[in-house]
Amino acid sequence: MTGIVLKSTGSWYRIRLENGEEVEARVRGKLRTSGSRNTNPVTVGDYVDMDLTGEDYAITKVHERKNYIIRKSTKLSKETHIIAANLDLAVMVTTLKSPKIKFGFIDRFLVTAEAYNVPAVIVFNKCDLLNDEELEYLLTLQGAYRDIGYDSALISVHAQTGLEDIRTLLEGKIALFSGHSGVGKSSLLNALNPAIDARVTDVSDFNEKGQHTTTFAEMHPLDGNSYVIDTPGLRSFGLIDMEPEELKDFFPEMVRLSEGCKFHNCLHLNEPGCAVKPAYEEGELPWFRYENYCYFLDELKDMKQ
Ligand SMILES: Nc1nc2c(ncn2[C@@H]2O[C@H](COP(=O)(O)OP(=O)(O)OP(=O)(O)O)[C@@H](O)[C@H]2O)c(=O)[nH]1
Ligand SMILES: [Mg+2]
Ligand SMILES: [Zn+2]
Repeated sequence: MTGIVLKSTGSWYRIRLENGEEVEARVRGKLRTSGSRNTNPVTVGDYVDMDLTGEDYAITKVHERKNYIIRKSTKLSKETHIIAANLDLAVMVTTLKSPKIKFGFIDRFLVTAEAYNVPAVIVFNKCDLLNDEELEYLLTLQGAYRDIGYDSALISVHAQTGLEDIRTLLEGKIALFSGHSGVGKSSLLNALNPAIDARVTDVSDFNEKGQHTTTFAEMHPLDGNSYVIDTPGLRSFGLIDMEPEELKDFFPEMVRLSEGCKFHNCLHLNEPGCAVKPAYEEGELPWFRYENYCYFLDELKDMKQ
């Protein structure tokens, strides 16, 4: 019997069977110890095989993952925790105001999604709080990201605007909602499907670090063929472990231009014959992407020291 993991608490899992029925299952001890350095052998989004003994479902096998995203375990830094697997889409939910999100966060997220090979989109929520000038700014930003190849949507859960765009983006997919605490991930889920009834915390109760109302990654069926995984708000989004030389590969607009660089391993800093840096200098590509690239690159180099 096969199903998809909707929720994991560490000791049991909620599984949706192919017929739509939901059951609880445990893991056989054998599976738990199978070699990897991940703290969790089964994760949300996994397809699993199960045995049924009496009324007890036991997970016997995890199918190979198409992709997965990980986070370093908080306590054991060498170990990693898989947040979710088999994603079709990573959705960055962010806001310009309330909370104000550091701008570089979007690109950090996009780099990570590229590294995991998961298509990413950006959702700007709480547009009801913005004045014309701020909306204009977001439209410019949206255009810049569209040119690179990232879809985005300007929405307001409270004003119920832009929600149809989100439905279109999510249609037929398993999508991960990510973003800071308080940006409205759970609110958006509830707006898309009130039956989900995810817990929402009033933003006025948020402290600086955020409330973290959602504490477990959990997958919610939106309709027959779309799923959304709600995750706890991320306080920061560390770049995943990669070699500094790899970073450039996760900026699609740089990859396209780098065909014109003299050296195939050009880092687009000050190498002779670089085709990327001049393009930024001449304003042919968004400056903030290049600056974030340089900033992230320094960060990765520091990490390696
Ligand atoms: N003004 C405004 N407030 C919103 C909007 N969407 C959500 N909120 C409010 O933002 C606050 C936080 O919403 P949540 O849905 O709990 O945020 P979250 O991203 O799930 O937060 P965590 O679970 O902590 O990661 C609540 O007070 C919501 O009512 C919106 O479109 N406009
Ligand atoms: Mg939430
Ligand atoms: Zn170059």
